[in-house]
Amino acid sequence: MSSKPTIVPRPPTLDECHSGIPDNLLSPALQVKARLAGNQDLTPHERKELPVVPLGHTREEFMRAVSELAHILGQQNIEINDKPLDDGWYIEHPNTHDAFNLLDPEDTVSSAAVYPGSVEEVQAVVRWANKFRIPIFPISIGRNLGYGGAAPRVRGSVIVDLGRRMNRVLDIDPDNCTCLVEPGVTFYALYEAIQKRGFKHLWIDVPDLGGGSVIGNTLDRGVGYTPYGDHYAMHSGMEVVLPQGQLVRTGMGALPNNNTWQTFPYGFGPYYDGIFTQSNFGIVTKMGMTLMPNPGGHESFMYTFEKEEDLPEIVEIIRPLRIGNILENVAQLKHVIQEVAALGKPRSAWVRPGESLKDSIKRVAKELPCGDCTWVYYGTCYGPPELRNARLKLIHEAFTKISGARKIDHRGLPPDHYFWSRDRICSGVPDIQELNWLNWVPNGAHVFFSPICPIRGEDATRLLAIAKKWHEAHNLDCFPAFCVGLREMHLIINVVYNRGCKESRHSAYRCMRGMIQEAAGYGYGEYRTHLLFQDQVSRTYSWNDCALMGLHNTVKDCLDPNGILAPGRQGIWPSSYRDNGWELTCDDTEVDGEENRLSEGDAVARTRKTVDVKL
Ligand code: EUG
Repeated sequence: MSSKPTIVPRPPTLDECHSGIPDNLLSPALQVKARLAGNQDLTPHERKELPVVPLGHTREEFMRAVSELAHILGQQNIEINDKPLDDGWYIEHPNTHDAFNLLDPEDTVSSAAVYPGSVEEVQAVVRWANKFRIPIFPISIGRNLGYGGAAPRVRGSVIVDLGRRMNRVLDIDPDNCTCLVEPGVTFYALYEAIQKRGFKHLWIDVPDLGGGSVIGNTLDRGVGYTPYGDHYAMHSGMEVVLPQGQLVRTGMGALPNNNTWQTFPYGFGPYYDGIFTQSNFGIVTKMGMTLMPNPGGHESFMYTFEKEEDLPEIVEIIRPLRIGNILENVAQLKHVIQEVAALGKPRSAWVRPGESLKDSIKRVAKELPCGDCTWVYYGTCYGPPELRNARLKLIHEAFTKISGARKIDHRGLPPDHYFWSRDRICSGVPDIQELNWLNWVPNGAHVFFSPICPIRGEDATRLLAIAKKWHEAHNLDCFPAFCVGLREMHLIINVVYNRGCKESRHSAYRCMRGMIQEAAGYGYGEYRTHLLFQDQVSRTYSWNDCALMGLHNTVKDCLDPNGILAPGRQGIWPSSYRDNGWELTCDDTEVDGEENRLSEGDAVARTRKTVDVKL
């Protein structure tokens, strides 16, 4: 792999492409792209027998069905997936497969992508899928890398890429602080639209990276870092195409001539919005989102804590402060290894021969602004100085009770320090810097382990111990960050692996299986997971003889009797696939030292499923 700086073509900007990078982030994006390219030696994957068609169809039948759809949408709005699979990178990401594949990229590969340009065309695609019994897999942007990206769960599904032609910001209401968006609106794009219209008093809430779809992230129940960080909680109103083609609006949207769709989320009668999140029950084509008024100032802060064993004490101090809203945002408590990884250089640049990772991190951190420590807390206070100073004082008193705790004076931090990236994100300004730590390994890819945990010292310690144990067993470095919600924490562990190396991919895969299963035994469940672990995670939510899964199945069969919409997504299978060998569960894997029973061959057999299925 070259150590020279790599020259890379510039990615598209937002003016050129709905999923492009905003102008002001072009320069950092180019740096990130060049760094990733310099740390990569993969070539596009060779392929044969294309396109891969969904099970139960011949290639001829499939192509006939596709030409019928081309008639409706226009030939230019259908793309057959018959070229080499190119993983691209964050901004120029594929809509053909999982760019961060854990198995073989051909396992969760599409047959084609279609680009509807209107709600009517989405309805037409759904009716077409029902007519031919072809599985479709809708994406908004498909940039939830680490959770499966744009990949369909069933091989040969047709990707319905909503973002390419349905990407308008339909409304921004500066008085009520709300907006209405289509699936292709990214956090980058929404931020730019608000700036362009001069609404300086409106903030949006952004995740760590801003390239995702506002709708897509909210439907996956993603999290951001201002006080409006719970995206689902902050949305108001959806428009949904159901699996048989009917069009509904939820909440006040059902009332013709209403003027409160984005200000009162519930409307009248049963409240359905939740069933269109993390599901395969409908295609959301519009969504309302509330926006935060600029609080009149903000100040981010950074505390460090010396010892790994400080964790329970830190967490016990955080709980009342967070519930009492003294800590106002979803802050992150990160392990110091991330201060080093955030510098964007590979592990090999830091770890000396014969030195343990722990010692290397200690040596490197000593020279960084954080100093020799184990935990770093990044938070933000909001409001004009007289409001936020009162909170900052209470926080300081509480954190410095821990021996060895230090507040880092951010005024002295260089402009490229990670602190300023967090400061932007925590004040609603989207960024791209978080991608840097993909370079920890060559051909860096990542998958998230994302369990929910009480804000309690004992639980934090136990859950972290489980994660560390599985990382050690599979020879992976552990990157933990606790994202503290109001009454729980999302422990987010970024499992970074070399996607060009089969052993590395399998280590990450088995580590995930093990963590999910062991954590579930102690009552910790994931809030979200990668496509390949959705069967396993959904089965850990098994109370009362899997009653919840039973309800999902009932709803699925009722709304989607032909089983065309994203089969298998979130562990929910249509009746024609259910218990028919498609599920990828923990039975396939090693748990607690048991023989590992998942060979690559087995996993491939399940995702590629060659036995006949009646559809
Ligand atoms: C992160 C946070 C998440 C998630 C994936 C990644 C970022 C960590 C809070 O949820 O699901 C740095």
